[in-house]
Parts: sequence; structure tokens; C-alpha cells
Amino acid sequence: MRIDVVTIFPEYLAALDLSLIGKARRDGLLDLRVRDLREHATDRHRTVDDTPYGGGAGMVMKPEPWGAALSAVSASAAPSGRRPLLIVPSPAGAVFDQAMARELAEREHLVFACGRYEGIDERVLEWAAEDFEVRPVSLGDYVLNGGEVAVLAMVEAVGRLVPGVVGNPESLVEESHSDGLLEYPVYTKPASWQGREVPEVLLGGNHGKVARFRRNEQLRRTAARRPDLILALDPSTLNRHDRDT
Ligand code: 6GU
Repeated sequence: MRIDVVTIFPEYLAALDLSLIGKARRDGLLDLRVRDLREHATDRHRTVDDTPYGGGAGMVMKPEPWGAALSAVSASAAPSGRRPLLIVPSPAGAVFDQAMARELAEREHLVFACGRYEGIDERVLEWAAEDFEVRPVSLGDYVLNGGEVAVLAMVEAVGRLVPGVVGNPESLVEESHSDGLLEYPVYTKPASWQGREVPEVLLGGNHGKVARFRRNEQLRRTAARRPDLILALDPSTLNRHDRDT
């Protein structure tokens, strides 16, 4: 998978050299390129922002550096049938979730355009639609100072779904949100710690009972912490034992 990130703070993305995503890059599974928007500013001060038309607080990112940066990305894209997906991190976007992560993991080429200040001149997004599928995406209902931290989260969530990035693909199966429920609690040795015992059923080796215990914990946890997820469940994914929980 190819990923380009355009930002005025390339150093923010240094974390993508680490851990699983860093290894995937070194292994050639992820071709991740971080680009400095300022390299596409043409004046002496490398200006990328200006005051908003119509007035108001803050600054807006100028269209010209974005036009040049995105043209450079387009020019370096592999010739392919499908346009790259241009993701614009913004609290005004559609909310990112595991289903969107799965969808993005299927794409050949993702481009992230990190806005700062009050955002990017709207015409950039309209213009870019000729060469990209453009999608504003939000992490949730709160405000960050810019898209960089959101890109770290999205690249990690998407990258780990790319085949080969996570060594044991079974770890992707039983995790939070894979079945619309939160994950069950986990325990390791010692069996007794600070007077607290690991649930008896997990010590017994009865796989059926362990599976039932874990499923019950998933359902109880999700109902307690995220009742919105229970309401969104597809009833056909519930089994007859779930009704007793
Ligand atoms: Cl994707 N960007 C910014 N700037 N703020 C956010 C966000 C994204 N998601 C939540 N808040």
C-alpha cells in the first residue's frame, strides 16, 4: 500500500518509523512518504496561510501550495484504474471507525492532507476531486490543532489491517469492534495477585466454557460502557446463549 502525507510538520509523523508500522515500511509492505507542504510555497517566507475572506478568527491555508503539493503526489502516483483516496482530517468530516479502517485498507493509494489553523481553502478540495476521491474524515467530536495526530491514528488503524503487517493475523479476529462488541478482559500469570484471582473458568481448560465466559464479558462490558454499540448490533450476529446475558 502507498500512503502520502502532506503536512507543515513532517516531524510529527516520525512516530511512523516505530513499532509495527515502522517494520512494515522497512519490509516494503507500506510505502509511506511524508511531504513538507512548505516545499511547495514559492515566496521568500514559505507562507502557507493567510487571513480568511469574510473575516473571523484565525488563518486559512492558501490554495497554491496545496495545489502544487497534490499535483506532485498525483505525478508520482502509480498509473492505475482507481484514483487515490484523498483523506482530509477535519472535525467536520465523517467519523472514522473500524469499518472505515477496513475499507481504507483495501485501497492501493491513500493521501492525507493535514490542515492547520482554521483549515484549507475549500477550493482545494473541489479542484482535487478531478484526480482524487476526496473524503473529509474526523476522529470524533472534539477539536485537535491539526490533522497530524489524526493521521497517526488512522495510518496505524489502517496499516495493521494490510496483509502481512500484523505477524499473527489471528490477533485481528478477536479484538474490539471486529464483531461490533468491545473486547473481553484478559489476564496472565500469576493466577493470584494483590489478593485478586484470575476468573476460575480461565484456569480450567474447558474451551467451550471459556468462550461463553468471554462472550458474556464482551456483552456486559459493551452494554455498560457503550450502549450505542448494543443498539447498532445486527441481531443475526447474536446467538441463542447471548439472550441470557
Ligand atoms: Cl481528523 N482533525 C482535527 N483537526 N481535529 C479533529 C479531528 C481531525 N478529529 C477530531 N478532531
